[in-house]
Formats: sequence, C-alpha cells, structure tokens
Amino acid sequence: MRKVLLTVAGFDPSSGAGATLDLRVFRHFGYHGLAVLTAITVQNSSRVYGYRTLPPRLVLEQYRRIKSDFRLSGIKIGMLGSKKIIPVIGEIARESRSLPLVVDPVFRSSSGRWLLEKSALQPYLKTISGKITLITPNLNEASLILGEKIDRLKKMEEAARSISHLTSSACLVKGGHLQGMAVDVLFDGRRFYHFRKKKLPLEVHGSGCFLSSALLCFLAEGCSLPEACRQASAAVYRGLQTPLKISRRPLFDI
Ligand code: PXL
Repeated sequence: MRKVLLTVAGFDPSSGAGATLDLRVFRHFGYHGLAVLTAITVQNSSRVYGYRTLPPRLVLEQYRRIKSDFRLSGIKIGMLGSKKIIPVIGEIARESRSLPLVVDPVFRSSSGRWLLEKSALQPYLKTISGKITLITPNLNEASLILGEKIDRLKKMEEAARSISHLTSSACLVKGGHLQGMAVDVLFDGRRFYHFRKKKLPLEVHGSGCFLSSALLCFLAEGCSLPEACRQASAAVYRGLQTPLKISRRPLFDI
C-alpha cells in the first residue's frame, strides 16, 4: 500500500518552492502527497512580491478533513505566514506525536522578504517544543533564533545543540551558505554529525523545501536521523547538479 505524507505549507505559483514542490518530492520518493495550505504567495523564480495568509480556521479545517480520511505516515511544516497560524500547528503537532514531524522554520525568503514576523519566532518554537522530530534551520534562521551570527562550523554545532534544547527535538543546521564549503550539522540530542558537500556555484530556488520534504520521506521509510539526513542531503546535491532552466532562476527538476 502506498504511504501518505502531508505538507503544511505556503503556495508558490512558480512551483519552485512551497507545497507544490513538496508534493513532487513526496511523489519522487514513492509517497502519495497531501497539502494543507497556510498562505498564497505572489512570486516568480526571482523573488517573493507578497503573500496573504489563510484564516487559521480554514487551515485547521483542511487538516481535520484530511486527517479523518487518510492514514498519515509523516508531516512536514513549512511556511506559516503569520503567528496566527501557530496554535493550529501546535494542534497538528500535538495530535501527531507518534509520527515523524519535520519543521522547516521558514522566516525569510532568499530574496529577503519576511515570511513570518520576527516576534513569532520564540512563540513558534515554544509551541512545537517536545512535539516534533527534527527542525531544519539554515544559517540565517539559526542566527535569528539565537540572536547571534552563525557563520562557521563551531558556531553551527553550538547552534544545533541550543536549538535542539529549545525544541526538545533533533536539529539540522544547513550550511549551504557557509563561506568556502557546504556542510550541514545534525545534533540528534546526543552527538554531532557532519554532512559535507562540494560547494556548487549556483543557487536553486526551493532547496530548503526540497531538503525537509526529502528528509521526511526517508524518516517515514524508517531510516535513522543521520541516515535520513545523509540521503536527503545527497538528493538535494544531485538536484543542484541538474537544474531546470526555464525561468530566470533555475528550479529543481523533480
Ligand atoms: O524556501 C522558503 C519558502 C517556503 N515556502 C514558500 C516560499 C518560500 C520562499 O520563497 O515561497 C511558499
């Protein structure tokens, strides 16, 4: 029987990031994907121009109707768009403690637009604390969460450990934007793991969404956290090598 995964995320009309990319990643790894939308963005491959958040009740209703029909094997949480959605995420996470739950803490787009107000940061982490499997901040998001610049390996380790304590979950700090090398750092509550990749000169829209969705696929398959991180990181790296060039910025060809 085909397993089912859910993404709770924003809609990107270019399909380079957000829910529609997540659904393609789920399908690529053999799952049926479901999507509960939190927000509709206005964007193309270059940048985010704006967005509207859906009413929290509408988000919760989408989830409830899906939940009563499908047996979920895991959930990924992406863009929320507003702190008003946080209680809904808390509810979803509380009900799903037995499932793999991956949180991509989307605060800002790569073009610099805020996708969740800064004041939502701490309440969001508090709400999901103890209810999720893994959180996957990039260097900017880790810096925002901790209020200090995370820009080298040692700091990434400290950040992974601190954020892991804040969320009572594992934490993967993504180092794709590190100077000179690309290394992701996982802290699983006990020890650190490093995932090194050659740094590629191009940036493909949606790599954060791709990584967190792929991670969920490997966790739902039963992989350990380090193994899921290794495989998901390798899948993103492969994707970066064969991008789809049909728009100003390349997209993932998946
Ligand atoms: O990559 C972060 C992200 C996630 N989800 C949606 C987005 C973006 C960035 O633009 O638009 C819907």
